[in-house]
Amino acid sequence: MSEPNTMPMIFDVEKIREDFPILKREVNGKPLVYLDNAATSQKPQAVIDCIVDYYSNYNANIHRGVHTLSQEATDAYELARRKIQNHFNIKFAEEIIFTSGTTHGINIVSNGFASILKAGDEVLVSAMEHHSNIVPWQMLCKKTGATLKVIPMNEDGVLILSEYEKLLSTRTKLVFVNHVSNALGTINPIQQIIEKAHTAGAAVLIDGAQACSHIKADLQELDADFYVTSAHKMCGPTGIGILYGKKSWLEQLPPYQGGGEMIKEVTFEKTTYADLPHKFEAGTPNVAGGISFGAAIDYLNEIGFDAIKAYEDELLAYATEKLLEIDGLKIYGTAKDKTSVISFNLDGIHPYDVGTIVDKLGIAVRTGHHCAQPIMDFYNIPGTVRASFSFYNTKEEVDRLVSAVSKAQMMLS
Ligand code: C6P
Repeated sequence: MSEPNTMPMIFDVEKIREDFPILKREVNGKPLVYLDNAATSQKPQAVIDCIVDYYSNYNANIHRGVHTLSQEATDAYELARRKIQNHFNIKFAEEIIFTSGTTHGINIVSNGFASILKAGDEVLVSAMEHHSNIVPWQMLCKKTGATLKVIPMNEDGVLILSEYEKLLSTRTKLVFVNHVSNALGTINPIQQIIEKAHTAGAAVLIDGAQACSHIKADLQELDADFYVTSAHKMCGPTGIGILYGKKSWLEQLPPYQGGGEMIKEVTFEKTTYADLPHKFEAGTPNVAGGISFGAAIDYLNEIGFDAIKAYEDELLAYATEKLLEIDGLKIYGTAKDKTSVISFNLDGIHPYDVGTIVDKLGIAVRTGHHCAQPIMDFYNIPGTVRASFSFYNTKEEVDRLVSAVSKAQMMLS
């Protein structure tokens, strides 16, 4: 779907908030302020209705039955795949593998590379990855004897590209980097990272879990070999996501799981595998999840990613300025290019304590290491308080956060 670009955008956040039933609820007697969008986004009524409609009217297993319900469900599921194809500008629909989420997608690729990598090969990971984009590769290195090397970052939470270039060599077989850091909000220069990796002959996997709700990635333009993401970060349901892989790679990698639907023919002597994407989609999939992922993509595109980014940038600037007015508050992740995520700590106060007090005031933030322990080690801190904003948040909610954090500071000092 194309972005509206001729008229100035009127971003009616109050109207948008009406689409999200959960935003009407109270927590601890206070109106909910939901600022944990990086963990999972809230769901608009259109997505909730889509799930209810599927289970109420055409629930069936897909790709299997000739009966009407099965055909309706199959058509809706495959239509969702095409919506995802259009959204990410993917060349072939069969390059989209439905997964249970980002973690699953990364594991399909890391498992597949076990038959490709060998001792002496190197793989590069960035210093600001989520554990999902570290642990599967460590497991792969253990299996194959390949070496994992780390692309360092600076104090602002920005990758040091000159160091990245030094790490690249003919031994480098794979590079995996997130599009956006979940703990810092840094938007990584993935186009440059991909180009440099390709020049060295390495393939690249981009973890798009944190980017997908803020940025519309054009996968043909980026030329990534693999791109993974989760629907639940972009207003869709949990338990569904995609692995995009270039056809040439997906044809080369072995299947991840064996079972129904991923075969052409089975005998006790031998099995031949189905064509893409089914080779990687064993078993009954999350049908409702896939279909409603499509509904979430429709919903976001109706608002428009340009409008979403512009509004969220404004919220980020406002929240950054207001939070920094609190004495002793330090923000981690100060890249120029970042999404609406603010990780911070109050001097001498544990993030968990701040999170607990602001929750009593109806505000949901995440505290801890955010499944990115190496980042916390880099800053020598146990964790942070993370406020992550979405397009349905408001400046009034930012004000409530700032006042709650100030209150927590008074109570805990
Ligand atoms: N980050 C957060 O609070 P799954 O759980 O498979 O949908 O996504 C894993 C994942 C992978 N990469 C990045 C960059 C992520 O942010 C996440 C999920 C959540 O930051 C939950 S830990």
